Amino acid sequence: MRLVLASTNQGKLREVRRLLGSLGFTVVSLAEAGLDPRLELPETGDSFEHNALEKTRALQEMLGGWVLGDDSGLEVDALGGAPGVRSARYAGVELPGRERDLANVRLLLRELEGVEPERRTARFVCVVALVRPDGQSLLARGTCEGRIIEVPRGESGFGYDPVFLPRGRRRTMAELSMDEKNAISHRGRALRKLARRLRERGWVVGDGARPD
Ligand code: ITT
Repeated sequence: MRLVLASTNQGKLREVRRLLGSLGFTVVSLAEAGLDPRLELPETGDSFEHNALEKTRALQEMLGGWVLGDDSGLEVDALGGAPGVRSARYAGVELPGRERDLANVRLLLRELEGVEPERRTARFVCVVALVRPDGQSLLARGTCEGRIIEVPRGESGFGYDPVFLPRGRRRTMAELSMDEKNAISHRGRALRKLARRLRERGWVVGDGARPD
């Protein structure tokens, strides 16, 4: 089944491709679908569910077919759940990419200065939305618990991965391989849940799909 991914984030694209590739889906980027890879999709809500569905539906209405989107972020307990749905634009840098990620991590570490290790608990949250050709949709949420360390470590992944230590692990999310990250991450969990729901509802038969 061919799915267009409603995302401008190359890190997400790589992970979703690997995760869904092994489940029999072909994931197509915005550029491969003939669109500007920096296309601004609407995200106006204050919940991951609202935003995931909003951006995915907006693209599906433009393109038709099957579209998948992901709204995700980091909730830090000592900051009352911030940056939350504002994780991408936390430091105010507009364009996606490494510069934005570095600015966000810098601001997060500044906000947590002086907060002792046991109070630096946090979780990644991911809500994936799937909209099919007739407009029906499915959502699934995944989370990954951990804490924020003081000095970034690791080069893989994206976003806040270098400062996120998953619970019970010694390596940060950015020190894990993509497969190791996908096995425990919020995005991996959400996508595996979505795939289960798809099969339960009979939206996917074998490696193909039927619309009802
Ligand atoms: P799209 O909306 O185009 O998909 P985006 O990066 O703006 O791209 P979001 O609005 O969902 O996506 O914001 C997610 C942000 O949360 C992302 O930019 C990271 O800062 C952070 N984040 C989400 N998942 C993450 C992960 O697996 N590792 C590290 N940081 C993550």
